[in-house]
This record gives sequence, C-alpha cells and structure tokens, in this order.
Amino acid sequence: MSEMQNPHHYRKVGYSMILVAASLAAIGLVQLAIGPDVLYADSMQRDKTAFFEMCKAGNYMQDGCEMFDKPGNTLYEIPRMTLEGTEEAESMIMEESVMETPQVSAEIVSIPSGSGAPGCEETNECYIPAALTVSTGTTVIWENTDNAAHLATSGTPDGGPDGAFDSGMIMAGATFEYEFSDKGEFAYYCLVHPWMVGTVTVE
Ligand SMILES: [Cu+2]
Repeated sequence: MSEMQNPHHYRKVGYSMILVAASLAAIGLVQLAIGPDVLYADSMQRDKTAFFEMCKAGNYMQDGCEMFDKPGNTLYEIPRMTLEGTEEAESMIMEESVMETPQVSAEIVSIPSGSGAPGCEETNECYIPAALTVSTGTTVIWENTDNAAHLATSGTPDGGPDGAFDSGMIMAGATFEYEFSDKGEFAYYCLVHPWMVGTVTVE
C-alpha cells in the first residue's frame, strides 16, 4: 500500500484543509474587527507625511508642494485631522506637550527696595516671597532690586551660616542663582542685614 492510499493520510489532509479554512475565516474576522478604514487612514497619513518631508527637503519648490507653503502649520494640521482619537495621535499630543514644557524651572525671589533698613521684617517682605516652595531641580534666582548690596546665605541670624548655599554679596541690580536638588527646608538670611530672613522649601 503506498502512502497516498493510506486512509489515515486522507484524514490528515482533511483536517489540514479544515485548519486552513478556519485560519482564513479568522483572518477575515480580524480584518473586520480592525476595520479597513484605520489601515487606510494610517497609510494615507504615512504618504502625506513622506510627501511633506520631501517638500520640506526641497524647500517647497517642487510641483504640488505649494500646499505646504506655510511650513509648521500644515505639518501639525495633518495628524490632527486624520489621527485624532488613535493611540498615535495621543502619543503625538503628549510629545507636543512635553516640548512645550520648559526643561528648566526657575523661581524668582525679589529683594525689594528699602530692605537695607529694618521694617520689612514686620510684614515678612525682606525677600518676596519670604517663604517659597519649589520642587526638586528648581533654580531659585534672587534678584536684588534695591540700591544696596544684599546676601542670601543659608542658615539663620542666630545660628550663622549652615553651608548649604551662600550668594556672597549680590550688588544692586544683580542676581544670584542656586539650583535646589535636595528636598528639605532651607532657611536663609542676609549677613549684613540680619532682620532679612526667608525660607525655600523643596518638595
Ligand atoms: Cu541685606
């Protein structure tokens, strides 16, 4: 008896054909579930983006590139129109917002005019704001708007400098920057005008 005449082999072939038919049916169902529109829109988007990149590379001089003569506008209109609601659109929106967020954050503490004479401590305004709360990695910029020189030295008038930071003399109109990398509460004061006190709380 040859291999082809083995009835068990016919049965195997039969099973194989059922399997192939089932696979085709499954592929059809998956295609229905995904929807051809999504795939179509996706490839349309790819084509448009590729075309735009080609135009951009050629400085918009080629035929058909007039539609992109306002670079920047069109590039961002395309994804919004065709990809809204898809995962890709969401990730693009996220990328955009990441780009808009400044990488370095900074806060300004103003040293107001007249703080070289006692009195500003009565309203807690020798540094403005006298109590500042920032997140780690923030750069605090002390801006001396007075016509006298001042300092921002970490520590307290009673305990003296604690060594965390020290501006040295900030001359009239000058600034001092310090980046707070560690969490904690940092008291500081002015060495030459000890009524001037402030705190930076880093969270
Ligand atoms: Cu001072």
